[in-house]
Amino acid sequence: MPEAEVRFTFGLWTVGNRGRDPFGFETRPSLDPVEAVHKLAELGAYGVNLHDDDLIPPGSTAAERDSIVARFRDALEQTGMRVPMATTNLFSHPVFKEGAFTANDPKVRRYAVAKTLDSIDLGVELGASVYVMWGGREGVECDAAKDLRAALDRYAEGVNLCCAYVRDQGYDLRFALEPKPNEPRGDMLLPTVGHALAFINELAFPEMVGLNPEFAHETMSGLSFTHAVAQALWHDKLFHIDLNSQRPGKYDQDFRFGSEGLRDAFYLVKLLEDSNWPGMRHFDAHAYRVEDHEGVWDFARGCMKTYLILKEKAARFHDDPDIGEALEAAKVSAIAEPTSPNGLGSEAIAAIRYEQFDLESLGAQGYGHERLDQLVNELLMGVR
Ligand code: GLT
Ligand code: MN
Ligand code: MN
Repeated sequence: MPEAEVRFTFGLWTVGNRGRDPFGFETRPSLDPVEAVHKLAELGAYGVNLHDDDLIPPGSTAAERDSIVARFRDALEQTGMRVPMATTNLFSHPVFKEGAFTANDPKVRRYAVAKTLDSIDLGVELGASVYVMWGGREGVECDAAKDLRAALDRYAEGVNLCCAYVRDQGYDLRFALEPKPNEPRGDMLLPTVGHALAFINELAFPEMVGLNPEFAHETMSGLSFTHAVAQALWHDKLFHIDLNSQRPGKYDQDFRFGSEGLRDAFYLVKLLEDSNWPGMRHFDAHAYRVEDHEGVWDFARGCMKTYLILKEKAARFHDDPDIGEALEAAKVSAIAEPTSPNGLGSEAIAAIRYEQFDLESLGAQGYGHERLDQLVNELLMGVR
């Protein structure tokens, strides 16, 4: 049973994933969201997150919506489960095939905004305080068909409209943009954490918008997820996180956390724990297509267990005397020392220029990374 202080969440669409892929049909029957809530509570999760359509089938009447929500809320109350994050499905319906907030057709864009506002109401009704925006269809294959700079104007406008609505309603809700380089579009807008961070600065309410980086998506770009998360933290923009795993150079795998890139997963957990990041540890992953329902719960248990084991490893990292010695040899703590102890003034800058540097000895020093790296591997392999 996971420790109470680590708050694990799963999307309804993750444990509810039916194993469909571009080449094959569903391999698992659909999962009732109420059953997902009960089962995840039993496994020790803190909550579930959802798209509007995960809970309320598109085309439901207002009365149907209300009764579905009431039944779902009962399950939350019975189990003590929360809904910390909500999001909108702006990618499945054919209306969004050319984009949602960045579709060329203004009517489609306005429908995307209207659907998002309804979904924001639902999320807030269920207690969500973070709203994820993954622009699944915001992109293009035929570059001739999209004015990319105008598309970014429209993207910002869509986010601004949602922020303005949340302010008008007085909701306590922040937005988290989720970057992805490609899939399902040939190329997608806001492809990486860096692009999204820069985009936020151009918005009308930048303080309301942060990031929901995903392990698989940054890895698809060949970038280090841990570095991306560290920079999001540095900007105070890590509003949410999508944990899963991914091999570089492949389709968006969304595998069980830690199933690939275990060492990268370790450095990520260490970063989140060392920084005391207060957010939810959310899994945006799904079971292998070969699994049945039982395998889905093995998958969910595995995500949480791996996180907790890596958290424990991060604590051992700090306690291990050999690692401590190696960190000292690598001068790890010296990075906290300012380069210019006397600030940015002209005297401080002059002092740097007149300092004597013994290049011979500075260039000759070793940093012991081979030893340190091996020690971390030994820690992860369970021999220390
Ligand atoms: C979809 C996508 C994920 C996003 C979800 C939020 S939905 O499964 O692959 O990366 O986080 O819209
Ligand atoms: Mn995701
Ligand atoms: Mn993904």
